[in-house]
Amino acid sequence: MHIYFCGSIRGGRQDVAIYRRIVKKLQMYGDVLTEHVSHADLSEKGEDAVLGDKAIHDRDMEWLALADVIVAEVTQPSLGVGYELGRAVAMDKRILCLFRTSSERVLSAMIRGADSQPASSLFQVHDYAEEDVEGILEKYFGELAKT
Ligand code: 6K6
Repeated sequence: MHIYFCGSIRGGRQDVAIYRRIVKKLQMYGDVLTEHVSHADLSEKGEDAVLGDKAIHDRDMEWLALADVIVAEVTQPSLGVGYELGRAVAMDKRILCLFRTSSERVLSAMIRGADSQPASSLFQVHDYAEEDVEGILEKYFGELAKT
């Protein structure tokens, strides 16, 4: 299974430790195409970025098209993550968004409102506490294996 993980880069790297934790767990279920999003040495400014913006965009869109599942950590707002989610919806992809309730933020209505409720729907938003993140992924991928 190909998994595309989305997390903020230029939107701010405050949550990189939780991205790392999510990616480690996702690697139990498949190939995480965007593992670099969880690397602590990938900075907001990207002095270390080897590709230009167009190459990054085009490569990421190819990976998105290839992905079976998209998992996005959406607590730290990011234009890039919002864009990836919109493009993934247009491709009819299966999407799980994770939002940390301990943050003082309110999730965008365009993300929360895209969840059409039935637990089996393609677009799901789950609120979570950091300590429960592995359990939420186990449940999600367990259900997916039954479909
Ligand atoms: C590092 C720092 C600045 O630029 C870089 C290298 N950039 C990227 N490399 C790979 N994927 C990227 C890069 N910039 C954005 N993305 C994609 O958009 C990732 O898949 C993330 O999920 C999302 C983050 O978007 P922003 O708007 O927070 O950067």
